[in-house]
Amino acid sequence: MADERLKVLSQHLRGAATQYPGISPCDTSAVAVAAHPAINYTLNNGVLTPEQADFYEKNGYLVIEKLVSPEKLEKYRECFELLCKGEMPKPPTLTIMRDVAIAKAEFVPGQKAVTKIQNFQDVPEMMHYCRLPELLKYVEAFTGPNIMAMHTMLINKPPDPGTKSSRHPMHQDLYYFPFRPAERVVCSWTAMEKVHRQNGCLVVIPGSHKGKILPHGYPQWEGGVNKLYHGILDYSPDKPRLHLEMETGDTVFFHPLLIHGSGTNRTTGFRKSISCHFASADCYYMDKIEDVQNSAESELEEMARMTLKKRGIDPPTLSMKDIWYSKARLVHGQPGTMC
Ligand SMILES: O=C(O)CCC(=O)C(=O)O
Repeated sequence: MADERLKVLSQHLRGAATQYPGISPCDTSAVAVAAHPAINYTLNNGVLTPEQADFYEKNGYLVIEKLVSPEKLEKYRECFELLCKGEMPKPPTLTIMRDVAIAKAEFVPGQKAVTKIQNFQDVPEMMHYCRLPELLKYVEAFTGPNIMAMHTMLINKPPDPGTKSSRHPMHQDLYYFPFRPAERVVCSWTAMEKVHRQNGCLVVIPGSHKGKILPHGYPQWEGGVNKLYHGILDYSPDKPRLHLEMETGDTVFFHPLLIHGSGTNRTTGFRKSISCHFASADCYYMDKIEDVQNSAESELEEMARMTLKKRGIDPPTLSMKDIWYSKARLVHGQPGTMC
């Protein structure tokens, strides 16, 4: 069973109004994850064509064109704007992140300084994205049928104020995650408008998903770095990189070890995308994270502690597992070890 402390903490982190009907914490000892004799990055369940599966196995990402309709993306955009303007109730679990260089200069409340909203698991209008059948159909090729939404974001890369702070340094998402196996975790990232080099599209290093977690930290950028934008230390820009230019609704699925980031937004408009990290409900939380993840844990802990303090709660300890357990939501299939 999930221990009592974890359940209580999780309830605090989740907030009062956040339980979904029919989804309750379940027995964490019940399901074991099958060991993978050889690493297979995709599941042979008939979703991907052999060419798509081969491409992902080799490169660690896969783009599916026009997967999400512009009408649905428009609804997420409207919801994002209402949240930014404070015209929609903001659940206590939602985090609004602001650009380090623009935040102080913004006088009018709105989206101008907002780089992203994180953890929208308690905003049903946005969680709609994580439950889209057309999206989950592909997610299932990586996670299997029992699917948890682990981490949700709407990224709003603002026009760069001249500091290059709109860049996102090259990193690996697994650095932040205390659950495994990595092969049963996948990110979906959907372009909410045309993304190209000028507005700071995603940049990936094909094949880098076959590596391990590399040491991360804040890059020494003159114009400042946004909160939690850790990058790979000693990153060598000589590695062959690929700019993923995409049309509205195009969606890239990528492995959590894939090295990726995004460039400066040199346009006058915002570059929006919506994304979710999914994991199999049959993944497991690690008892101990890898040493290389310690810097992520301390910063995530600090942020979660601040959220809890606002609610008058001061837990003696808070681990990566506590934090991620509280954010996880089942979006398809049966509950498993992750609930
Ligand atoms: O959308 C972007 O600019 C990059 C987002 C990203 O890589 C992340 O948040 O981990």
